[in-house]
Amino acid sequence: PVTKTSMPHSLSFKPSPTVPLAKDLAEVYAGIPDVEKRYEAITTAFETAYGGKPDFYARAPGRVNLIGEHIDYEGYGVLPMAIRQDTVVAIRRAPAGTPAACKLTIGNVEADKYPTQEFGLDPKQQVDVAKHSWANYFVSAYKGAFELLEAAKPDSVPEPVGLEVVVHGQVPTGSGLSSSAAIVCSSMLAVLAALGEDPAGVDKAAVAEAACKAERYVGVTSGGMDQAISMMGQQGVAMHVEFNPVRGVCVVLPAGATFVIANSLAVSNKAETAPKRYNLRVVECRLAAVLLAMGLGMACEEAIKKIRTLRDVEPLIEEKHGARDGATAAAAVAEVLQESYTTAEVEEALGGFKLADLFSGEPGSLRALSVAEADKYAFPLRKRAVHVYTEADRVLQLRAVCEDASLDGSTRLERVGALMNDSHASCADLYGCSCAELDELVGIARTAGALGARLTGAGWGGCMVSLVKDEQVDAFLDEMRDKYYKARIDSGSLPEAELGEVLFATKPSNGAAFITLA
Ligand code: NG1
Ligand code: MG
Repeated sequence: PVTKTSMPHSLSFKPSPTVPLAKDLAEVYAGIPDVEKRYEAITTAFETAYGGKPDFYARAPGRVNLIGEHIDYEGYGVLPMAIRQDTVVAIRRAPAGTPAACKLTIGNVEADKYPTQEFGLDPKQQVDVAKHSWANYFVSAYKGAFELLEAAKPDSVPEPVGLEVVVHGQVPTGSGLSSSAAIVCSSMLAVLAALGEDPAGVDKAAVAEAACKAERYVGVTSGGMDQAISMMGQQGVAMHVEFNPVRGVCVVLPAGATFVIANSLAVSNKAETAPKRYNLRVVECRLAAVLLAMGLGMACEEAIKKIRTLRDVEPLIEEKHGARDGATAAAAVAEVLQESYTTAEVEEALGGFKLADLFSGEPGSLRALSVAEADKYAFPLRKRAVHVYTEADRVLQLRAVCEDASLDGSTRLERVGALMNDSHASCADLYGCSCAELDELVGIARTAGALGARLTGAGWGGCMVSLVKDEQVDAFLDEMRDKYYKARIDSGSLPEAELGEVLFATKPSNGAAFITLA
């Protein structure tokens, strides 16, 4: 077992490759109270709905990203950790010959908030993005499970079968803690087991890749961080997650301080407002990458064909400037890209090539473009690219600080805090993904003694993560409560009993697992 204190700071290591199959809830949920009761409640809800017990349970957690925001889809590594809050999916194959055998029935323990939905069995069915429903995430995972099996063993893909499902989620939605990855990963594991896959042999990284692709069916052209950490997270350690192919190295966090999560209570709903925000950023990075490559000497046609991400431009940066670190890349950007571009200006720079053609076949991006066009929006490509390159560097720096045995404890903590602060500034000023509430929260956290504080996840609302010395955590929580939440409690917008769900200290927790109850 991995404990924070027994680990020297120079050590990083890889997580095990397969999803653990836990018979004992305590193995997965070390130290978390009332887990048995929760699984009993899920089982009771299942029996009430379907008249029998589930065949399998799968669980996958949310995550908090410590550093590396909006760079996973540009191919750069990030540094998240899994949190204790998770989603559990209980599943069984519907009894043969019953009407349930011809459909997917997706229920939820919180049935009044998340009503039961039914879907057909076709693994190729479309997810109805226009009709946003909580159960769309299950359908995405269902499709993704078949895609994974088709790729892994094209000759023996199982026939679709009717499935009966009950979901229970604890990760707050729209908060940047990745409730979406928690439900997609747990659903995909549950479906794989129900289709006959041996849980003990399921490869974590393969599920993480498939879940990342699958989640795009709900309309967000996201990177792979959330699914990767939800699958591969490990108790006691954060993880440096890298992509293409997805892989992770566990990173021991500095001793003596704790990460505190605080929800701004501004809801960040990416699936519904994605075109204006998230998908638009993905589009902007692609445009910045293509124009930068051209500015560094690549022919237009070649750049359009070959350059997908800012990372793809690195070799050209190195060729011209002799290095490819964040500062060098940022300088190259400043030299080549103008501050912002209208659609017409980008198309002119691309020699008349139409943006709609550049993104044809990518519905999420096309919607983002049409919103930009309607708003007469100018793409601020220089800022976006500088954020990505410098943020990618901060991830490597934070990992290096954690692993540098020559640093004393308090220097290490100060450096981690400073990197988090720089990341927030870059997200707010260059990437435009903060909001007034998050900026206020970050300001309060710093006055309350945080070593560092930043938005986490996609932004535009949702949560902040701050690093606080262990001995100051209680006082810090009190001050956050007084300065941010008290007014909301007094006005009735935040029920006092829910304070613990929006403001809490957190430790790195385990990633996804199959659970077999005793
Ligand atoms: P959240 O905050 O969980 O919605 C999103 C993306 C990540 C990453 C971050 C920003 C999804 C599923 N996840 O996370 O891949 O790009 O934003 O760093 O959209
Ligand atoms: Mg999400």
